[in-house]
Amino acid sequence: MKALITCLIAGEYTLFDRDLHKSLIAKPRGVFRNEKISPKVGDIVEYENSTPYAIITKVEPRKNDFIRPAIANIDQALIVTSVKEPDLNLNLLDKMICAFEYQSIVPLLIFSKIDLLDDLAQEKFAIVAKYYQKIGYQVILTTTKDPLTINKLTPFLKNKISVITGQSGVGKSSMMNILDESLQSKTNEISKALNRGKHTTRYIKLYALEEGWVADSPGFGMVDLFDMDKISIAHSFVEFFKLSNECKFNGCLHQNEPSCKVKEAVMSGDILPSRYQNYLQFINEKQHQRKW
Ligand SMILES: Nc1nc2c(ncn2[C@@H]2O[C@H](COP(=O)(O)OP(=O)(O)OP(=O)(O)O)[C@@H](O)[C@H]2O)c(=O)[nH]1
Ligand SMILES: [Mg+2]
Ligand SMILES: [Zn+2]
Repeated sequence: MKALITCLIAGEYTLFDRDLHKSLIAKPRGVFRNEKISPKVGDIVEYENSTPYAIITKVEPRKNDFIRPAIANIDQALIVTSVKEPDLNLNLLDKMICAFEYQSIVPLLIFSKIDLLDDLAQEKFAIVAKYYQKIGYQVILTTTKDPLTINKLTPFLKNKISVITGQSGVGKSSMMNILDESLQSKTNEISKALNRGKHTTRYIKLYALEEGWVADSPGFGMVDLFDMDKISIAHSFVEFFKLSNECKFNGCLHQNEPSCKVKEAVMSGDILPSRYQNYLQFINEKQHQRKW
């Protein structure tokens, strides 16, 4: 029988069997430990019924695989960036976009807490939001003060495994709770079970929404661009990549190369300055990164 792993807490897996439409608790077959396969949330697995636990016997090949947080087979990432409290962090946003693009996951960008912007700040922020739209990303502005702004997400979640990610405190859990009111109590129950005082989300779990699965994950905030080489970083900045075939040099990294279209676009204001600065920073970090 096949099922989706929806949760892993303290070595116990929760599986959801779509055919039987029910959840069950399982443990992996002992031999997995030797083979270095550890089933993770998002995996499709084969299992056998048994007591007290069902036994996971096989893990299907993954279409993508993340280590921090440990989740597989993501269809979609929702990157949440607050416009304030914590301050708008475009560096982290660009880093996360880069990491997802590298895994061929086109992220959807959510800017949260827009109620906290005054008029002047709103004007400045509008330039940023428009820019990310211009380069092709779906951009959604939300505030918990107006649940309709959050319910705009529902159609995007249909029939997909999505992960909501972003820095601590940007409002991910608040958003999930609005998307499905019944989640609120569930989230609290688990926090109690884990005996955590704080509200901060520390485990990874797929929640069933009306017609899809969503994981609320703190982890992607810590992304490094570990296994990416410089050219992969360059390709993950989608608007740079589009221009790069007009750069004079093949494999141009848009640093000091002559006749670079990306640098020209930065000069003319077609590229958002923070995008280029963040790009250069990521590339430079690579230059100094020790080879493992
Ligand atoms: N003003 C305002 N506050 C918000 C909004 N969304 C969330 N908050 C507040 O921001 C704080 C953090 O929200 P959470 O939903 O816990 O943030 P989180 O992203 O889940 O944080 P972690 O679980 O630590 O990763 C809470 O005090 C929320 O009430 C919003 O749209 N506007
Ligand atoms: Mg949370
Ligand atoms: Zn170039």
